[in-house]
Amino acid sequence: MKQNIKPFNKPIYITRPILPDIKEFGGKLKEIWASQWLTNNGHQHDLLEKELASVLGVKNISLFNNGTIALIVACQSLRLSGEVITTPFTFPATPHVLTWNNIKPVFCDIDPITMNIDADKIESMITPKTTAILGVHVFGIPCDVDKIQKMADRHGLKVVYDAAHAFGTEIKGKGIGTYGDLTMFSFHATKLFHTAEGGALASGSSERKKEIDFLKNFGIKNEEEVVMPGINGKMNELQAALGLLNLKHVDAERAKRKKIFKTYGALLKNIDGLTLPKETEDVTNSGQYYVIKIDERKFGRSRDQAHDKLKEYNVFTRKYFYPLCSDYPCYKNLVSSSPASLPIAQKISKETLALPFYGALSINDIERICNMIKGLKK
Ligand code: T4K
Repeated sequence: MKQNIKPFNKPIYITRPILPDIKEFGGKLKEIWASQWLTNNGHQHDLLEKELASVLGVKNISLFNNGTIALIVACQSLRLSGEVITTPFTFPATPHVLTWNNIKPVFCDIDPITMNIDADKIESMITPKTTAILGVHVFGIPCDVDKIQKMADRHGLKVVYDAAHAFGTEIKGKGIGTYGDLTMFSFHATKLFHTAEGGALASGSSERKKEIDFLKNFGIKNEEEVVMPGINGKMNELQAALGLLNLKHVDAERAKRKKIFKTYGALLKNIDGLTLPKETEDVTNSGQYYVIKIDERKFGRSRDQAHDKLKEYNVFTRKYFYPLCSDYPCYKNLVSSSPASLPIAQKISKETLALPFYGALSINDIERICNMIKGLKK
């Protein structure tokens, strides 16, 4: 089989953005040009904010220019300080927003199945300096939200979620943005729903939203009052217009990804050494990533070898999330970064591989990718 594998003649990436018809976008641009209103709570922004609150099933949402600034503002709004317990198995933005707020990230090991912060290991890491838990719904899989909330309540801690991968994730039909004190979404171009760059904060309280809206606009309340030290986190009208049009395509894109998910599952099942993502009854999948785990001892090739080999076939998989954040030079000297205290995260970060996963891939493309993977097995 190995000899017959032909590389793709164009690069296959892990994702490609959905895009509206360019003429439709042109129509939106004409509206924006006519209004001469380009940012600062424009019409498109307000429309998108309303639509997203309903799509995500959250009470309040504030739009941002990207998810990272949204998370920085979340920390400001909740007055987080001291130490915040988080996961090392995430994108750099998660611990960096803590550092940008002068907060020490405390890395907690992860659950081997969900790959999210292990709720059973958080409590022993709480110190008098701890002010919050920052969970990440990695690859759109929910953290153990109930356990985390109970523990936070017991210790008087805030709970913030990074739901960058979890647009549309629901637990028993309840939007993921309804858990914790604040939830951040990313609308970066690599996300299923995107505004090129963009993000949001969801909150349960309208008072909190009011403050967040000040914080993302320099703290300006009106022409003569600046009520807090804010930042510029505003989403502009072009981003919002793109978002409004993209929203119409989200369901169709998710349906295509569901089919791809099933095809990968059928073609890669029962291969010794591969662990595939599973869907559970209670959780609606965000459709953001398709991440497999490769056990080198059983598969005969390491994750890194698979990644490099697939590149030769023009398939550009990603090692999300390697290296662990706790191994970055800026964090590796923290006590909580010691590899010995993060055994599961250390192991998993060397095993995960994000495969191409977007609606424009044909079933034939997926079959070819699966044959390439099967051909790697020793
Ligand atoms: N928290 C978590 C857990 C996150 O994953 C992220 C972002 C954040 C926070 C921060 O949210 P934002 O501030 O970004 O809103 C990408 C994204 O840039 C990043 O947003 C995302 N997570 C992360 C998981 O993925 P890279 O460095 O892997 O992206 P890049 O440029 O290599 O893109 C991946 C593939 O996507 C490319 O090989 C091709 C395709 N692509 C990419 C872009 C930008 C396109 O087809 N078109 C495009 O425009 O970080």
